[in-house]
Parts: sequence; structure tokens; C-alpha cells
Amino acid sequence: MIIHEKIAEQLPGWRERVKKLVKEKGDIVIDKVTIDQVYGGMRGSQVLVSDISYVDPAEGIRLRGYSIPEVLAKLPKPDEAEMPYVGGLYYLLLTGEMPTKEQACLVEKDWANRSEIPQYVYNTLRALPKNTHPMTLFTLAVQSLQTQSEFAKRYHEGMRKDEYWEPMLEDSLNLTAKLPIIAAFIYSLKYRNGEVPQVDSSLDWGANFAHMLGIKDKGYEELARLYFIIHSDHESGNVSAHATHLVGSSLADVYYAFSAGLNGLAGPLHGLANQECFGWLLEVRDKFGGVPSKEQLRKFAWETLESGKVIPGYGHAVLRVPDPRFTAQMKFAKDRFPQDELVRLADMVFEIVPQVLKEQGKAKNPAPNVDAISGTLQYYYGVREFDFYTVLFGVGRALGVTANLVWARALGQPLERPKSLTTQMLEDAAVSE
Ligand code: HAX
Repeated sequence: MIIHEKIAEQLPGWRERVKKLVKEKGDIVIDKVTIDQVYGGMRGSQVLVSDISYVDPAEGIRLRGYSIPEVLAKLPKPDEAEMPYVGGLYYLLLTGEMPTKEQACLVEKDWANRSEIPQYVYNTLRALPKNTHPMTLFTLAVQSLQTQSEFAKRYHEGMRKDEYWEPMLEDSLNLTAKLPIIAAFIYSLKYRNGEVPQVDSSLDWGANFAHMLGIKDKGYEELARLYFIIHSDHESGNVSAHATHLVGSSLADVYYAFSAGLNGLAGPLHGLANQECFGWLLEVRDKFGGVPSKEQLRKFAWETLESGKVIPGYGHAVLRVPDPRFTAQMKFAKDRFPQDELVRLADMVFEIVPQVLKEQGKAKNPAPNVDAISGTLQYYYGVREFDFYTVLFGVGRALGVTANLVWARALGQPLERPKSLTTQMLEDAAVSE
């Protein structure tokens, strides 16, 4: 596989680079940790490394050095399409090189060859109660595929440490090939006729997802590609990425590690915020019978805050500006369906909510994050069951976290094991200062 060859080519250089850095400069202090950070969810402590993406608080995400607009402009695209191949993005994340169209298509083809899903996965999901949340179904499907792990098999056969990354890559390609189909099946099982989706292997990963959902609109094919690309990675400290990395550091395989990440994504302060945010928008629309006046919206936002809740889709642990992933999606909506009621509402929320959060003075970042608009776009194309939205996020997120897992194993990153202290120890440290 072309990605395998590229990584194998780069690996000696990377291993030497990291070895030299740690050996010669290993005692250089990068960051100090304050009591505030120890008690404050480790916010801002710089203790992880990823060369796959980086979030600049004042700019937003860069994937392998490319901003979101650059990624969308430079990645190769299907003929007459505006949004790039997702396979090209995976190539970029894994190898650090911008692919040619041919290289992107090779990944798409490789995915198509790996996409068969064992029947027992469908049976497992069918056996669960009807009211099971789509994220629970998704996590279980991923976990149930663990029996196929090449990494687990090779580990038990006694593989050498420097080979770990190879079956990790195999597992990552096998898993990511299947995720859109699993997601489409979950959609069918929960909200349609429960049939296994019909794959069209002549279509690219994103377009095929639109096809499997039964949405015959080129616009949704474009949205699917955009959505999966922008949700792929957000450096290593967010809950889904960090949980995947942590579990993977125990040499658990991709299936175990990514299902842990998905469990984290299912939390309302993280990925589930897209479901929560869209629910909040509908609540506003239904209460006011459409787009309210700015004053009505301001009052409603204050009521949310005063009832002790957060306004989903706003704020961020790292970002201090509007999320470029929000901006890209808003542009997509305004270019195509600016008059849509919910787009107009989301736009008004973008004007009012940051003002309200600033007045309240608590949130460090009053600006929108990726979740503030993503549901609005799905809803427009007919994906209206909004408890499904986090599954879509998970399909995209797999691309970034598996790329990170491959490189973590390739560079021999060790078991993650930070140290905890007691409150008494922190108090003693404070007194002795
Ligand atoms: N509405 C109301 N209050 C908010 C807020 C919001 N959107 N964002 C932050 N705050 C509050 C926090 O709850 C916190 O209050 P307390 O001091 O009472 O605990 C205070 O402002 C300071 O928080 P912060 O330092 O600005 O933010 P954190 O780094 O602690 O948290 C969160 C970041 C994203 C969790 C937070 O902004 C939030 O809860 N936002 C709403 C939920 C959401 O949109 N989550 C998705 C984030 C993006 C993502 O991961 N997508 O998957």
C-alpha cells in the first residue's frame, strides 16, 4: 500500500530525529504546571506531542501545517467537485505529504477493497434495545470488530517493537474503510428500514456515504466530504484524541483504542455538543415560531445561562477565536442555502451569543466552535435525527486519531502514565512557596 511505503521511507529519519532530541536535550524544561492546571483539567499544560495537527489559539487547526481553507483548496478533488477526496486527507495526515489525485484515489480504492463488514456486527447491533443511543451502537460496532485486529494477532505471535506500526496501519485502514458503512447502517437501523446499506464502490468515501444514506443530492456528497475532513483531527489533547492515545499507549489495538475515544466523544462537553447545539436551536425556533428578534434571542440565551446550563456550540478549551471549522461550514451554508430558516437562526446566534457570553464574563472564549453549525447543515439535507450527529463526528475523528496511533507506535511512544498528588501535597507545596 502506498501509505505504508511512504511511512517506511520516512521512518528512519524521524526515529533518528526524536532519539537525538530526547538524548541530547531531554532535560530542557518546556512547561511548568501550576496548581490551577492540576485542578483545572490540565488546561494548557504542554505535555503531548503530535506532528499531525496543531491548534493555534488565535488561528485554529492546522492539519500537517495546512489551515482548513488551505486543506480544502489544495487536496485533490473528484471531477467537478468542490470538496476534496477524504482519502487524500487520510494520505496527508498519515504521510505529511500533499497527495496527487492518483495517490488520493489509491487510498479510496484501498478503502473500497477493505470495506466488507462481517454479518455478526449487524446482528450484534440488531440485538440491542431500540432506544439505544446511536453512539452506543457505534462504539459497540467498533469494539466488536476487534476480533479482526492484525496488531493483536501479530503481538501474540511475538512481533518486534519496531514493526508495531505496520499492523497498526493495517488495522487503521481496515477500520476507517468500514466506518461510513457502519454509520449508515446505524442510521438505517434506528430511523429507516433496518436494512444493510448498499455500497457503491465506484463512488468515493464521502459520496458513497451520501449514497448509503439514500440522499440523492450532490450537495450532500460535498457536505459529507467537507464534514469528515474538518472533523478529522484537533491536535492531541481533546478528549476523543487523548482517550484514543492513552488506551493505545498500553498497546491495545486500534479497535480498543478508538472505541475508548468514541466513548469520550459521546460526552456533551465534547462531540455530543453537536446534538445538544442543534437541539438548542430547534428549541429557539419552536418557542418563537421561527427566527426570533435579536432581543428575544438575547433573553433566551440569558435564560439558558441563568438556569445553570452551558450554551452548546460556544466556547473552547484552547481556541480564542471563531473556529475555522465553523467558518468553513457557515460559508458552505451561505453559498448554497442562505435563506434557510435555521441557517439564518444560526447566523443570528453567532451575532448574539458571543455578546451574551462576554457580558456574563465567564467563558474564556465566547466564539463558536465546530458544533455550532454542523447540525444545521445535516438537517437541511434531510438528516434530521439529531442524536445521530455525533456518529458523523466519530467517523471523521477516526482519521486523525488512527493516524496519530500509527505514528505513536512507529516512534515508540511509551505507556502514558502521569503522576498524581494529594490535595495535602499541593497545600504543602503552596505553603513552602
Ligand atoms: N456557555 C456557558 N458557559 C460557558 C460556556 C458556554 N458555551 N463556555 C464556557 N463556559 C463557562 C464554563 O462552564 C466555566 O464555568 P465555571 O467556571 O462555572 O465552571 C467558565 O465558563 C470557564 O470555562 P472556560 O475556561 O472558558 O472553558 P473550558 O476550557 O473549561 O471548557 C468547553 C471548554 C468547550 C467545555 C466549554 O466552553 C463549554 O462547555 N462549551 C459548551 C459545550 C460545547 O460546545 N462543547 C464542544 C466544544 C468543542 C468540541 O470539543 N467539540 O467536540
